[in-house]
Amino acid sequence: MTGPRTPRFPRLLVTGGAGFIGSCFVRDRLARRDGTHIAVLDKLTYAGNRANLASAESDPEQAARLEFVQGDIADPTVVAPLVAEADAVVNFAAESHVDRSILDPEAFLRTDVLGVHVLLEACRAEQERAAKGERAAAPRFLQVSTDEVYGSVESGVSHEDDRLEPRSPYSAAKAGGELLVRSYFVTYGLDAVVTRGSNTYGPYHHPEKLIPLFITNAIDDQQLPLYGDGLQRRDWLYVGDHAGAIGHVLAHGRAGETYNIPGGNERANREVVARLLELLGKPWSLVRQVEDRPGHDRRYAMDGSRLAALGWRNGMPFEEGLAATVQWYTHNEAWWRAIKSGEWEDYYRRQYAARLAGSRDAG
Ligand code: NAD
Ligand code: TDX
Repeated sequence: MTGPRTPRFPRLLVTGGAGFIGSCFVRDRLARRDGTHIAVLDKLTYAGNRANLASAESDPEQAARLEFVQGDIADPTVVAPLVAEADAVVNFAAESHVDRSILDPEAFLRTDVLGVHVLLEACRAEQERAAKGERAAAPRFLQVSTDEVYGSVESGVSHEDDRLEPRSPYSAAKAGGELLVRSYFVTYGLDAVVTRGSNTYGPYHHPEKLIPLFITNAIDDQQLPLYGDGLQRRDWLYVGDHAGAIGHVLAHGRAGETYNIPGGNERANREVVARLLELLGKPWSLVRQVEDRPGHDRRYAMDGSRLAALGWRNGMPFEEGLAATVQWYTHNEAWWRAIKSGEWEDYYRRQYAARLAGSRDAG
C-alpha cells in the first residue's frame, strides 16, 4: 500500500542541478525526506558549482539519495543510461546569461537547443521501452523555460498562447529548446510539460546577474554598472518559489501544456538597486549609468492564472526575499569570492571595462 506522501516520481534526473535554481530544487526536494532519489547531471560550466549541493551532501540521509554525475546534456552516451533509470527528467541545464549570449552565442545553441534534443531523444527511447513492457511507464519530461521567450512586453501581460518573439541569442535558444519539447509531445506523444519562469533571485545566484552583482560589488564599495536609463522592468520571483512551482507542475501539470510562473513583483531596475543599497547601508553614488545592453528587453510581465488554477501560490513577499538575499550574501562571502576570480576577471573586463570607463553619474 502506498502512503499519501509517496512521491509520484521516486527517481528524478535533474539536469543543471548544480546551478542556481536547479540546486534549490534539489536541496528542497531532498529535504522533504520522502524517499525520492535524485541523479544530478551537470557539466559544471563556469556557472555550475558543487558547493551549491554541499548542505545535502553533508547530510547522510540526503546524501544517500543523491548521485552526482559530471557530464554534458548534449552527450547521448552520458544521458541515455541516466534517463533509463529516471521516472522524470527536469531540465534546468542551460547557458543562462543574456550578456554572455551577446558576447558568444554558440554555447547557447549547443546546450539550450541541441542539449534539449538529446534529452528528448533519450526520453523517446524510454517511451518505446515502456510500450514494449520493458519499463513501467515512460518518463515525464519538464523543460524549464523563461519569460524571455515572449520578448519585450511594453504593456499588459503575456499569456501562454501568445506569440514567441525572443530578441537575444539566449532567449532565441530557449525558445528553440521549448518548441522542440512541444514538437515531441505533438509528434511522439511524449509526456512533457514546459514552465516559463520570471526573473529569479535569492541565495546561490551567480554574481554575473543584476541582484547578486550589485550586492557583492556594493559590499566591496565597487561601482554598480546600471544599463541605460535603468527604467527597464522585471517581475521578481524568489528562487524557492520558482523551484516549488516547477515541482508542482511536474506533479500536476497537464501533458503538452505550458505554465507561466510569474513573481508578482514588477519593479524598475532602479527601484531594486535603491532598495539593495538601503539594505546594505551603501550610497547611491556607487551606481554608474553605462552603455545599454544591445537589444535590451524593456519589460517582462506574465499572466499566472493557468498556474494558479493548478493550485500553486508563491510564498515569499519581495521585501522579505530581498532582505534574506542580502543577508545570505553578507554571510557567505567565501562562496561568491571564489566565483569572482579566474575566468570571472576576464568576463568582467570584457563586459564592463569600457562601459565603466565611459560611464556617468546615474542621477
Ligand atoms: P545557472 O546558469 O545558474 O545554472 C545552469 C546550470 O546548468 C549550471 O550548473 C551549469 O553547469 C549547467 N549546465 C550548463 N550547460 C550544461 C550542459 N551542456 N550540460 C549539463 N549541464 C550544463 O542557471 P539558472 O539561473 O539556475 O537557470 C536554470 C534554468 O532556469 C535555465 O534553463 C534558465 O534558462 C531558466 N530560467 C532562469 C531564470 C533566472 O532568472 N535565473 C528565470 C527563468 C528561467
Ligand atoms: O550589470 C548589469 N546591469 C544592469 O543594468 C546587469 C547584469 C543587468 N542589468 C539589468 C539588465 C536587466 O534589465 O538588470 C536587469 C536584470 O538583468 P539580469 O540579471 O542579467 O537578468 P535578465 O537579463 O532579465 O534575465 C534573467 O531573467 C530571465 C536571467 O538571467 C535569465 O536566465 C532568465 O531567463
